[in-house]
Amino acid sequence: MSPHRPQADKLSASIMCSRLGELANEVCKLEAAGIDSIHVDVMDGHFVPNLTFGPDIVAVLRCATSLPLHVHLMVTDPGAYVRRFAEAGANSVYFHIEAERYPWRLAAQIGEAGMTPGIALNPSTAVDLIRHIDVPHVLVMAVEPGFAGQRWLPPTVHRVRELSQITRGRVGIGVDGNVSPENAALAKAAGASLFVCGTSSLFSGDDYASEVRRMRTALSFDESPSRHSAS
Ligand code: S6P
Ligand code: MG
Repeated sequence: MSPHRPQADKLSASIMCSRLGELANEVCKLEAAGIDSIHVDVMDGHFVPNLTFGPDIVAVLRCATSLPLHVHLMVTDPGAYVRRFAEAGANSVYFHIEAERYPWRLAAQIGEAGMTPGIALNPSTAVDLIRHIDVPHVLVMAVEPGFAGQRWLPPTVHRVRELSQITRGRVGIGVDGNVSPENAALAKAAGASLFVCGTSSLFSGDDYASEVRRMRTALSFDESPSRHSAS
């Protein structure tokens, strides 16, 4: 695995949770609020039972912000879309290991297209699966992919810790799904450094700057799992 790892905790805004009718304005507000990147959930109605965005929306976001754009591909054939997301201006692409037979090859293809590869893991996928794959980022799903507003699955903290032990600091670990300030603190204590913010944090109110502050305050403490419930 590569020695790359993000140094500081990063907050990524899940754009599907924003006001979609004002997309460009929303990213500007998120940027002003101090968000580190934009998380773009791409769903194809096959890998997950929902439909969202494609490369054209990423191109709209690219025109509106200089923040890194992270594409989370929840599609059955992730390799088919790499070139189009690169052309649209994405900075990194996460693909699901459950959807890809040749993860080494796809990670290389994403890198050759000028983007950073990452692997996403469904809640029931063994984290050990990525032990022998060289990617700089892994996204641990804390909910079944497909929808915002779901409940945090309790094994998530253990899974993040296990992944952290397996990769020993060589991989940036992100969490996605019901990442409330409390759950973010639990995940951070287990080894996560990237937090996808949706309806459970950033988009729970209108004041994005204050939600960002709330997340950063929660993350400035290394909470032990016994001090919080994981709801
Ligand atoms: C779920 C997707 C996520 C959601 C995020 C929403 O399939 O990958 O990125 O957008 O979970 O956040 P919340 O706080 O509503 O769960
Ligand atoms: Mg996502």
